[in-house]
Amino acid sequence: MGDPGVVPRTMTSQQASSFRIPLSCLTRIPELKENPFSERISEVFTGRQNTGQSPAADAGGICFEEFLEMMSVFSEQAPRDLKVFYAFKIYDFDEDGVLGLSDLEHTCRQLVQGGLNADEVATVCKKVLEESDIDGDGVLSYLEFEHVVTRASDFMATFHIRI
Ligand SMILES: [Ca+2]
Ligand SMILES: [Ca+2]
Repeated sequence: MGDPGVVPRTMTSQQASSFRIPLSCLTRIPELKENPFSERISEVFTGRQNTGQSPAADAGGICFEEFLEMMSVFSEQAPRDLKVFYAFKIYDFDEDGVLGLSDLEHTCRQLVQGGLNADEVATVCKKVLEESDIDGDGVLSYLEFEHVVTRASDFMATFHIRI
């Protein structure tokens, strides 16, 4: 007991519901390891961003329920709407409920992994924003984002995880 990362052989239902999988285990899942958003994904699914990043919550890992939710979002059978909903949360790095230029640039940098320089990233993101910002308020709302991803071929691939 007390050995981090080892699931006890027997657990009461209460122990099972409070059991937390260390975040380090998540990054060992091959599909997640290769996903450029793996860190951000674990943040979103553990709800850590809502707790003000307290060190205790940070060390707490992900509970089994959150883990199942995460895996169901990434499963092949997950409805597209669910994937889009979580993608929006994941891409909304500053968590203000809309995707601004800085969120898009952050997302773009993760996706291209150094394949574009800063100027190119900025240009691409401005273009995406220009084309997709239907109401012209300078940010993408959830509906505008939904519109973008229905046209983006990479999107479903990013959110497609086999377990
Ligand atoms: Ca935002
Ligand atoms: Ca808008």
